[in-house]
Amino acid sequence: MIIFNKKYLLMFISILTLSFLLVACGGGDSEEGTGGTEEDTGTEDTGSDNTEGESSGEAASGDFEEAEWGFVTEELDGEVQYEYAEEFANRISEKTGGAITVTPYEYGALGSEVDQAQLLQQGGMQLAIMSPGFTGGQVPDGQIFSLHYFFPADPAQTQEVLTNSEALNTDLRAKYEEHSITPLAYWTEGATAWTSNVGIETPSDFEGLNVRVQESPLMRESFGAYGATVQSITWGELYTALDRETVDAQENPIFFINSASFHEVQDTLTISNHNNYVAMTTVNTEWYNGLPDNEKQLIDETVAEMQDWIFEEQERQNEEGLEAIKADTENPTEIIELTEEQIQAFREVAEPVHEQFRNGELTEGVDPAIYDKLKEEIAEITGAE
Ligand code: 6CS
Repeated sequence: MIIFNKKYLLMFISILTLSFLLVACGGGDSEEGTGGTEEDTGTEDTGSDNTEGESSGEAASGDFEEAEWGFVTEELDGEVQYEYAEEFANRISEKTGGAITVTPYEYGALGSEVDQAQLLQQGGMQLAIMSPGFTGGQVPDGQIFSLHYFFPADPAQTQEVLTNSEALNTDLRAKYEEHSITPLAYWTEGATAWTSNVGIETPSDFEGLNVRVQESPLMRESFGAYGATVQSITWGELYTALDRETVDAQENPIFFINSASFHEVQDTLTISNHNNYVAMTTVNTEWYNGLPDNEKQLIDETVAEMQDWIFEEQERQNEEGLEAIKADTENPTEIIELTEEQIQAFREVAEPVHEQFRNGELTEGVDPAIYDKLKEEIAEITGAE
């Protein structure tokens, strides 16, 4: 059972009741999903091979059949993922003259992040924002986002890689599609920071700490390299786990540390620049492939337009989140910003993990070609050797 802090408990109960009603009406049938007319639930394959976003930038055209699409997120109303789903819903409604309604769902309404991923995979939900960490066991290559000091430290450069990378948008996408997940876009929710009670400044500060991670087996190795142990739990249990000290540390973008109040139960926050949190805009593959061309085009162009919008949204929320944490004098949090020298010490421990991951030494089924191509694409953007 998911345990929330008091702030979320009432909201959770009401959402839970509502969502079980909705899922009972629309979910559970892998062909039909939560909504949509017969015409747009995958019965009509137009033969269009529109899987690589060729349509972005062009206006969607044609009349739209009435339909309702469900869009589940891993966050609450007001947080970055939910704001994305709401903005996407507004744009779809506007472009289709109200014919297509997109219904966003908050985290918790439909279970844990892992449950939500399964719901999308089974066709019980048409769209989902997914953090790759929760399907790390199924799609080993998707764990690449958990490597420390692999992507550029600068969120803007990371967003550029995420938006334009062929390794991600073609090759990794194909790996997810084997599991009925089509990532239409990857984007960042901002730089990931560490929180703890010890004040993490050197790799050895992690020794003996139990760090909360998502389901990605690689996260064990990334933190294990510093001497930490890890525990996978859903974020809804994390506040209590930190408070009770069954978990000692965690990582998240700053806006989320603030909105989930993790700083209330942690003494320090380390700005480590070890990676940027990545989220994926995903659709159920069979549902998407069965859509008429104009609906696919509508989705593709809207997702493409959203890349800049969501970058600015996360930037605003992360800046405000940091200010809110600093201003929370009832729950003082020491902010530690690592120096270049301190970051170098972490890099020296983290970088050998990159090649071990690439060579399949840490987790089976990794395609080294994706790693190699992505590494080259990153170097082109950062100008590194
Ligand atoms: O830590 C987590 O698991 C959650 N963090 C964010 C920023 N979004 C959703 C995710 O489940």
